Amino acid sequence: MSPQKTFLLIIVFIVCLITCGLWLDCGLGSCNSVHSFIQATGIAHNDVFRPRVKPVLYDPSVGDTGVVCPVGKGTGPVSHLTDAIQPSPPSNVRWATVENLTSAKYSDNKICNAKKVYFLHDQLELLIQARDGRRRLKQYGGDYFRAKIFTKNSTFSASSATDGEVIDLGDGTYRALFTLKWPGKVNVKVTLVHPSEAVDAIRRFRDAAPARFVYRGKFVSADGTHKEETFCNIVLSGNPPDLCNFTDKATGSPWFCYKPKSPKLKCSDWREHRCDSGAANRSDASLLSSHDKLTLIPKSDLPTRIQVEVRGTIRNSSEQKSASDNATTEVINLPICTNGCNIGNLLTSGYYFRDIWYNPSCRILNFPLDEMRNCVSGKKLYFLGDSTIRQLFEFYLVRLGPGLKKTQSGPEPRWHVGPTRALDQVFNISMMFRFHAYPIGRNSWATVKDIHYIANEVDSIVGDENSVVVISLWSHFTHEPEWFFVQRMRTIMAAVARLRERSPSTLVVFKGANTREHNTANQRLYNSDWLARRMEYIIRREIAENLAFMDSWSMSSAQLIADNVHPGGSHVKNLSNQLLTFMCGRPT
Ligand SMILES: *[C@@H]1O[C@H](CO)[C@@H](O)[C@H](O)[C@H]1NC(C)=O
Ligand SMILES: *[C@@H]1O[C@H](CO)[C@@H](O)[C@H](O)[C@H]1NC(C)=O
Ligand SMILES: *[C@@H]1O[C@H](CO)[C@@H](O)[C@H](O)[C@H]1NC(C)=O
Ligand SMILES: *[C@@H]1O[C@H](CO)[C@@H](O)[C@H](O)[C@H]1NC(C)=O
Ligand SMILES: *[C@@H]1O[C@H](CO)[C@@H](O)[C@H](O)[C@H]1NC(C)=O
Ligand SMILES: *[C@@H]1O[C@H](CO)[C@@H](O)[C@H](O)[C@H]1NC(C)=O
Ligand SMILES: *[C@@H]1O[C@H](CO)[C@@H](O)[C@H](O)[C@H]1NC(C)=O
Ligand SMILES: CC(=O)N[C@H]1CO[C@H](CO)[C@@H](O)[C@@H]1O
Repeated sequence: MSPQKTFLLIIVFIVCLITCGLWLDCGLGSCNSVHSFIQATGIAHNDVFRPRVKPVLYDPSVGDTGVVCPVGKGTGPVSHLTDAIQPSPPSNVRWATVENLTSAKYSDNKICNAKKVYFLHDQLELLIQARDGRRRLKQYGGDYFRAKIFTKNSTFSASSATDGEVIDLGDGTYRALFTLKWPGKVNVKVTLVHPSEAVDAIRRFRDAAPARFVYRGKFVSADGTHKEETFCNIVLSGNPPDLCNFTDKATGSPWFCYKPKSPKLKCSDWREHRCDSGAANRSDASLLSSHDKLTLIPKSDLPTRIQVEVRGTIRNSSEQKSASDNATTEVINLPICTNGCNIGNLLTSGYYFRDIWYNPSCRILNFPLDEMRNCVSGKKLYFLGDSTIRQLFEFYLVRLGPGLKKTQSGPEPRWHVGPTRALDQVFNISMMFRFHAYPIGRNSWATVKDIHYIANEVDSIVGDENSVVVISLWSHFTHEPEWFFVQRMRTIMAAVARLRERSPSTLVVFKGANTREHNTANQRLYNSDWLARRMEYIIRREIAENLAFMDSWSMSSAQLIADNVHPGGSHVKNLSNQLLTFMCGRPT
């Protein structure tokens, strides 16, 4: 292992220690309603439950926090799809001071269907009341809340996000639904990702100009004596003679650069691409008022701590159910995840249980190293997209190394744009990673001839039962107009349809977006989870029904470690198990 890698590992370890420590502190402090705890025994987690689709009724009740639960408001759980098209927040919300912003500190939450004891597979209904910095009730919706349930102590952890998204009731109240999936003391955590005023600012900012980020193109004459940099983007002001039109012939994906001023340089001398986030910052400053900037506050958790007791035994479905076991409902064996049965738009969220991710609609198998190697042996894997899918590619390089070697084709690709290939001659494994083409939002130069659109790359794959194409793209599109991402997704889906027509046995797997850190105001503005969730919505809407899908969004939302654009912990390992289950879906 290189010194850099060792150093990185140590950093990751320290960050993990810090975040795990924080969680123990924040998660298991004093609680509002701790019922006596009944030890659940005999957990044999071979099975997962079936997703519930029935609508939920409200119990009318008023709790100690003063949150009033609505009666009969809303219907069943809302999936990512329907939630994402809700109209809130109201446009041009008028507010005066920071005290008008929704405050995590003063917002309340309470359980609406309060019971002494819950049983496995019961639904927990949470009501969130948004309040501002002076404890006043918010009168309008649009806040972006996320919520999860979890159990964590020194020997055990489990966690799950809401079933669907937190539902905006439009009047400053929000509803979150959870299916209880494991017995024990279950805690609730609600996070204010953005106050509605920030969502409004982010949305206006996104729509203010179609090309808000700054990209640069480098032109170099054939003999290397002339060089010039110009600006590039999906649209540029100016007329064709002043522009180089690099719109992709095959996909129609727009891309333009200003023509170099030097008469010695032609459009065809375009050699390198990079983004210039510093310049983007300066040019964008004018689009966002200092008033708007006040909204870009960090994600923060509501202080209210809720804990419920859940009874039941997670049983192996093959065991006989005893009469006293009514608490355990519908524990069934799910079919193994195959191409098509793991589509993301489910009403019940998956969950982590002892670090293993369970999908609610199908069974994911575990692949120890030998099984992993057997599974990918003889296969050709194409990882296409952004760094969140490169994470999986790199996971295999480490896990299957040193037999699986990176092969150098030409100069070392800059900062992992690819194409990066890896080959294992003994086990006959071939893998490659390639970035998704423009926009590429990194500040280092990348070689233009190495940058291929995913649709074109997919069109170049012959395909057979040994070919696997894994695609994920979203994070470099959050600061672009939505039409641009929709168009990109459609060109990819069309290429995937052509591939599956010429080779029905080729496996194509999509991975969705994931939550990320919001460390800086820039990240909140350009790469916010609210924007990423819009990308997720488009992905789920555009991918064909019968494609395999890996639900990174629910996985990262459920995780008990800090949000990260490259999720830590067991995220990637469990993605790998999903991919390998699609590839080699037989019990091990
Ligand atoms: C669950 O049932 C299956 C099939 O009968 C059996 O192979 C497995 O060992 C059982 N698992 C546990 C933990 O009891
Ligand atoms: C904003 O706060 C000010 C001062 O506290 C208050 O007068 C005003 O009504 C608030 N506006 C809204 C929309 O809540
Ligand atoms: C941790 O939680 C699990 C599940 O709720 C429980 O079985 C176990 O006894 C707990 N351990 C400790 C040390 O509290
Ligand atoms: C750029 O080229 C594409 C096709 O290559 C064409 O459809 C489009 O109209 C051109 N745009 C401009 C502004 O010249
Ligand atoms: C963007 O601008 C802010 C201040 O407006 C500054 O703090 C930040 O460092 C800038 N970021 C970049 C990448 O230049
Ligand atoms: C189990 O459920 C059945 C039918 O729902 C009910 O008749 C029976 O009383 C329940 N048994 C226990 C022990 O709760
Ligand atoms: C390697 O795997 C490919 C399928 O991906 C197969 O066509 C080829 O024959 C295999 N080569 C060897 C040496 O087994
Ligand atoms: C299903 C499965 O194998 N999940 C894996 C998730 O990641 C953890 C490691 O953190 C593994 O232990 C699990 O096996």
